[in-house]
Formats: sequence, structure tokens, C-alpha cells
Amino acid sequence: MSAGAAADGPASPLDAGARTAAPQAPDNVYVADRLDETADLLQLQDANPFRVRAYRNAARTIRRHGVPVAEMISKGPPLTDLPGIGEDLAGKIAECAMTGAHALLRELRQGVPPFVVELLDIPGIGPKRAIALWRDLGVRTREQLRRAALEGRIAGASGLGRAAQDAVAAMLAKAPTTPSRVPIPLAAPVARALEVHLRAAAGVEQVTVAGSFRRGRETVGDLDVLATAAKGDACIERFCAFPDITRVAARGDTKATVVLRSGMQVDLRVVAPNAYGSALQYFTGSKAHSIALRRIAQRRGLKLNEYGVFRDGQRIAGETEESVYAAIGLPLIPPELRENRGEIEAALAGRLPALVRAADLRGDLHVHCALDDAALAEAFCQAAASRGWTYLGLVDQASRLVSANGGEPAALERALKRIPAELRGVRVLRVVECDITPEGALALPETLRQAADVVIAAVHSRFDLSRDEQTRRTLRALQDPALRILAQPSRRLVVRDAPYDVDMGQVIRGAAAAGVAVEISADPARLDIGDLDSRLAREAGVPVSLSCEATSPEDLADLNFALLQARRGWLEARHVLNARPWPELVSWLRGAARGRPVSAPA
Ligand code: DGT
Ligand code: CA
Ligand code: CA
Repeated sequence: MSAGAAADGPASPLDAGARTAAPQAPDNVYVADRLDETADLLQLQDANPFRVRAYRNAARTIRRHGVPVAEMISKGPPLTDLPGIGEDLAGKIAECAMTGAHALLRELRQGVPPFVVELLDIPGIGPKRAIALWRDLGVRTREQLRRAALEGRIAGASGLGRAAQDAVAAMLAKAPTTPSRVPIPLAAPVARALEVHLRAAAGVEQVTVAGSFRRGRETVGDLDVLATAAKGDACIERFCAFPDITRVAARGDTKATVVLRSGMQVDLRVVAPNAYGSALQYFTGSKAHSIALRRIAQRRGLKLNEYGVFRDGQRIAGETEESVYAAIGLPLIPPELRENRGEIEAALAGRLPALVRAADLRGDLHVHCALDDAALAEAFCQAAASRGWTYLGLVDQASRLVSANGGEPAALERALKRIPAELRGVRVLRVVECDITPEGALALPETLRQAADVVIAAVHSRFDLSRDEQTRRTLRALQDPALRILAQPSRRLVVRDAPYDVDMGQVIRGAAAAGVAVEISADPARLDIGDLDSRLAREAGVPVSLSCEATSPEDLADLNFALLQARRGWLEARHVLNARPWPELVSWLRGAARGRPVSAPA
């Protein structure tokens, strides 16, 4: 592999690219890595080999030099005293030491598909082979790499061969396939930035990110931006100038497709303002929903497309989404439900759920706050109060550690007891999060069991158990009377392919029988449980707790992502535990014949 990713350098050249500023005082290894990265990128772009070697040699010199570059710059001797380092290189080294990179490096990073640079990270793939993969086999994405390996094209290519094929195969087998889908919490800031960027274009009226993003799917394949303008050109122009773009894949008068540096694709459609509703309906999808909708329209003698609703060639609706649904004889169906999972039938029957809204929430029962951090607890409660919330469940991560390691719970118990029952007008619940042992017991010391208002449990270990064992383990834990909320029931990571295997149908039924709630976590990597399991919970009568596992008050905004999954699961306010008013929450937490009653007054 290239020297650029030396053992003590950044783990990946991409990491280096993502770095916005140098660490406090970039050390010589860091600077040397940047020089090697420059050499890698020059090599990838077919630069003069002597130029490449100059950077490699300089990297080696700096890496071994005993005096920090920063010190040389401030106190001397001059960098040009070092062998092989002339004025030009000295300038770039100084720039790296001061700003984390140099101008040429920044420019070079733009010219190479990020994934090609990432190829250098594969043990056994140096610049020559990365170039061959890119230039000769056309590999620009992980998927293309996977296909090339699968079809044996790497082994057959000159400059690559069997060894390269094996290296790639080993890497693909080891790493989870990079998700081509992006978790919605990570796509959201990009969507927001695009909206702001486009609104500044001349003549643009509305800008909405439609598609799976608007439906709140936990992951999005790409972003579909819809804009209205009388003429599309200024909007297209502005769109193609979005700073994060690496490639404009297609560009027409009313639509364009670009690829962002992250690899995410964005489609733009510009439509006339009077077709906004029908276009929004069309581009929000899902395709299955729209096809079913069109069928109903046809039955009523109507034609529905992205330009409007038509009867006998006459346009009868299209300006707003509401008008489109109304013309077909339906109430507006919330985007989160548009998956053709029964929402059209429900709408026809006048039985659409009144989906839970942000304003229905009254607290979060799973916020991470060290119990001895009074200032943080106060800041959390302040933030909760400003949202109009009336309660907050504070979880000290120490409770998990005590639970996992069987440590000394006395200090934690004392801390739990010190937490005031109310802070800034917000009721504080003392929440203990504990592990579920492989045998299905709660790893919960008796003192904590007594001191906690709420016990949340989750599986944090032994994900390798069989589906049966994993299910039995969870069902057994549900029997513990102290348990009130089951967190991460499927322990899935949306960014990975496979969750651990557990029979969620059985778990939900077990939770219903035991009177335990399940959680939807807004943790970006997790979003566990998802929409379908939420719907199962609703059907089984299991209350769902929406939490964002915040570690700082700013994180509370992420609760929205749990809310989206809840809405996709057809949940109404009455199905959501933390939408209950305080007295109702307390009486539920007490539960008949369950663990210790909470200390707070009802
Ligand atoms: P994604 O990107 O995979 O997360 O999912 P979507 O739903 O955003 O799908 P995408 O980006 O392929 O298309 C955006 C929307 O455009 C989709 O939700 C509905 C609409 N659309 C795309 N293709 C068709 C089609 O063939 N028929 C209909 N009726 N609508 C379509
Ligand atoms: Ca999409
Ligand atoms: Ca799309």
C-alpha cells in the first residue's frame, strides 16, 4: 500500500480529506502523510514520476527528522536546509503545518473520485493498481469494484492480476459493503443546505426535497429536489454550482442530476408553480403508492400524472397536493404513510391515523447525562422546558458500566439519590440502563433496582447467539418486573446489512404480555426499532418510547428522526409513551404488580 497511509497516519486518505484543520500542532508524521498523499494523488493523475518522487522523498525526510517542522518554521533552521527540500516544497510543508493541507493538495483531491483514493487503503493496492482499476476497469464506486471482482475482471487485467483480485476480494469480504443508502439523519443536513442554496436562485419560489426523504424513510438512496419557477435555467445553474458537487451527471432545461463528494446523488426537477402539487405528489412517491393512487383515479375516470389531475383532457387539480388528493376523492395522505401499505384503503374508508406530531411529545425518557454533572442536567432540563416538555429521563452511562462489569454500584446509587425530582420546572426521572445477560437476566444490582425510577434494558453483547437463543433471551428479560422499556430490540444498525437475528414478532408479543414498552432510538446509526416493527407494536398494544439518546441538549432536535419512524409505523399520540401527560406516565411506570413504584407524586 502507499506510504501515505502509514500505520501512524490517518486511517484512510479520506479521513485526511475530511479533516478541515490540522491538529493542534501537526507533527512531522502528519505533514509527511500529507506529502505522501500528494504523491499518491499526483500518481493517480499520471504526473511526472520525478515530481512524484520528490514528494515521496520529502515525506521520508520529514517523517524521520527529529525536529518538529513547526519548530523549524518558527525558530529555524530553514526547511530548505533539509536534503531534497527546495523553496517550493518548503512552502507547501509550511502550509501543511499551518493549515493542515496545501493548495495543490486541496486541488488534487478534487480531481479524483473519492472512492479511487480510498482504493489506496486496500492492502496490496498501490497507486498503479488503483489507476488500473479506475482507468482500465472504470471503477469509481464500491459497487463497480464489487462487480469487477465478482466477474473476475481484476484477475484478467494487465497491471492487476490474481494478487490484486485476491486483495480486493479479501477487502470486500471483510468490510461491510458501504451502504449505497444514507441514513436519513445524515442526509438531512445536506437536504437543508440544498434547500437554502436553491432558494437564492432568481425566480425560484418553492423548494422541497421530495422522494424517500420526504417520506421519512430511515435511509435514502438519493435526494429528489423539487423546485418551482416559471423558467428553469437560473435554478439549474444555481443547482449545478452547489459547493459539494463532484460531478454533474446530467443537465437539461428543467432537470439535472449531480453527485456530491460523499457519493450521494441528487436529482433536481423544476416545474411551473401551478403544477407544484401534482409534481410534489409524483416525486414524493413511493412509486407503489402512486401507482395504486393512479388506479383509483382511473376508476373514477381521471388521469393523474406529474402535471396534474385531468378529466377528459381538462386539468382539474395540481396546484397543491391537497387538491390532487381531493380531486381523486381522498384526504391528504401524510408522506410517511405513502408506501402502499394500506394507507389508500384507510383514506378511502376515512380511517387514516392521526399521526403523532412533535407537539404531542412531553419529554424524552432516555437522555445520557452523568448524574454528577449538575450543570449538564440543568442544561438538559432547560432545553426540555423550552420545548414545552414536562419530564426528562436521565440515564448515567455509569449505570450500564456497573451493570456490565458488576462494578461497585454504591456511588451510582448515591448519585441517583442526589438527583432532584424536579429541575427548571421539569420532572426528572432517574433512569438506569442495564444489560441483558446472555441468559436473559437483567444485570441489575439490587441497590440500583431500588434507586431507579425507570429501568431500560438492552442486549449489548453476544450478538452471535442463534435467532432462537436471542429471542428466548429477550423474552426472559421481559419477565423481570423491574423492566419498563426495552431498548434496541433488534439491535440493528441501519448502515449495516444484517441486524442480529431475533424474532421481533415474538419479542413484541412478549412485551405486550409483560407490559413493557419498546423504544425507537433516533441514534443515526440505529433507528431501532424501525417503521414496520413500530407498526407491530401498535397492533400488539405495546407503548413506544421515542428517544434520541442525546448526550447534549442540542441533540434533542434529533428526536424528530424517531418521530418520523413512529409516524411511518402509523403511531398516534396515544401509542407513544412519552406523549403521555406526567400523571399518566407515572401510573403506567408503576404498572400493576410491577417493580418498585416511582418516587414522584402522581
Ligand atoms: P430512494 O431514492 O431509493 O430512497 O427512493 P425514492 O422513493 O426517493 O425513489 P427515487 O429517487 O427513485 O424516485 C423519487 C420518486 O419519483 C419516487 O418516490 C416516485 C417517483 N418515481 C420514480 N420513478 C417512478 C415511476 O416509474 N413511476 C411513478 N409513478 N413514480 C416514479
Ligand atoms: Ca430518492
Ligand atoms: Ca431519484
